[in-house]
Amino acid sequence: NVRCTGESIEENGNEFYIRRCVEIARKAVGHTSPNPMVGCVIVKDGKIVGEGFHPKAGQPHAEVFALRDAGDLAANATAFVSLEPCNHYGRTPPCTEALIKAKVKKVVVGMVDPNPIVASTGVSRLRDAGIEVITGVEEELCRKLNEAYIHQMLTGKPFVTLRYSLSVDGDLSDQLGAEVMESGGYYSQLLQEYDAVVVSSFSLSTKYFLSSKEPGAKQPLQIVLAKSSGSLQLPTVSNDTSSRTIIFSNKEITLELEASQKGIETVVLDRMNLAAILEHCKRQGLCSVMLDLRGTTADFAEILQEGFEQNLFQKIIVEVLPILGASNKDPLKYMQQNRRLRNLTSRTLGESILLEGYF
Ligand code: AOF
Ligand code: ZN
Repeated sequence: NVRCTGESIEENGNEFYIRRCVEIARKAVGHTSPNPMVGCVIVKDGKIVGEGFHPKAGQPHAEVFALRDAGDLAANATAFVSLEPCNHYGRTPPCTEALIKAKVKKVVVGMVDPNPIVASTGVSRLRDAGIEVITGVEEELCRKLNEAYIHQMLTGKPFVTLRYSLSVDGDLSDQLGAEVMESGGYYSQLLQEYDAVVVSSFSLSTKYFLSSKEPGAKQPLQIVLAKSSGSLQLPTVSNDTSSRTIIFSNKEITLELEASQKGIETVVLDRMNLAAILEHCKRQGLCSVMLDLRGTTADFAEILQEGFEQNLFQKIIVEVLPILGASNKDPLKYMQQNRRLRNLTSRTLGESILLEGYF
């Protein structure tokens, strides 16, 4: 059980152990929603004597697993937790009581819990019990870990990321970079982080879903926008029930019957709009949504306008591809289409991204 690090907490620094909490919390990426990802380590004489993370909503919290792992060694030890220990009876009992009962001497907290039911009462309960508590260690890292959870807690709305790929000449592209789309790679991992992904046609994302055979794989809900029926080829639903799909369409296209025959849920809106899609996600308890501009991007035009006008996006992820001439757009319209560049490198300078590549 005892894993060696430095000689003492002072030597390693509180930050070291909170970073470890974040690292183990991420083992449950994609699985904890609507709960946050949380990691906990129990440290005695500089050594980690117990570790745990929250695996899934409904299951015990990180602190419970870490205390179990530490056993009797938890007495007089320091507990590090990436999120303030809860102090309420939810699906599970309060972690504050578990820490008090285990007789830990000190608790180091990455960030306080934005959940109004917790909101610093975890910290005060521990202090009232005579336990020393420090908060705000590696706070930025802890906040980034749960950016979607925090946003959802504070606003009651899903966290929305807008993602797209650009050619070097600045046009939207359907493509993903070779390394980005490697099986199980960056794009698969990105999909894993979101509760839902919005795309404009089928198979754009499903083929990148981590295979459900891979340990820890989770498929986001796939939301397909069907504004123009031409772009939509209904797939036969696989018997892999873990990849769910919903089609959002507007009144003009009638694919409901065909879709329902294939077992795909459809929602028909008077007018295609992002607010309605997000409301649907919210009602289903989905906390994070990625809008991926691939496929028939014209289908996204209104949604994008609405998203920007109403501030519905929280995050943007842009990939610049090593490709020149993805479109006919002026002033580069005479450029050879879809020309692949070599050795494209990028670096940031301040907040600008500088690209260099070769014909
Ligand atoms: C912790 N440690 O590992 C997590 C916490 O329904 P429950 O019992 O799972 O409670 C969910 C709430 O508990 C969640 O909204 C958040 O405020 C907190 N999550 N707290 O001490 C954990 N996952
Ligand atoms: Zn808890």
